[in-house]
Amino acid sequence: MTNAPGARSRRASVATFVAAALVPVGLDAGSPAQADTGPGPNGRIAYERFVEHDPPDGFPYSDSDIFSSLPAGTDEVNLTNSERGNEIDPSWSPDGTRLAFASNRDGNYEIFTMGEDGSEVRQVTFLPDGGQASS
Ligand SMILES: [Ca+2]
Repeated sequence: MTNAPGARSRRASVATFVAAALVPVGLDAGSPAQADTGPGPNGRIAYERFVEHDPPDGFPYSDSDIFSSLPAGTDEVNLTNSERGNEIDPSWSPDGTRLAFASNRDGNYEIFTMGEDGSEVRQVTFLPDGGQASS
């Protein structure tokens, strides 16, 4: 990682751009979502919700994952299915092929993108622990 002048402001600019895309729209009454976005061009909505985990060798806990489903709530798919990390605030790309979301899977919240099926996860921001997106 570079410490060149402007690197932090470029990261902040990317985070600001992606964060602006994370504003949820179109809350659907009756949806299983706690917060959702969509439907995107692919006709699916995306949302976060808590998932209960009860590992056989540990204590039960819950965290949030990103799901997608048809607008009626059918055909639900857990796109992130990550343990010990919250995935929140999904937002479709304009062409509906990718989702941006925030996750603290590595300790602090960062911005990620993934394919509409949860594949090809890419980390967009790399903030220091406790870092802020604003300058
Ligand atoms: Ca999770």
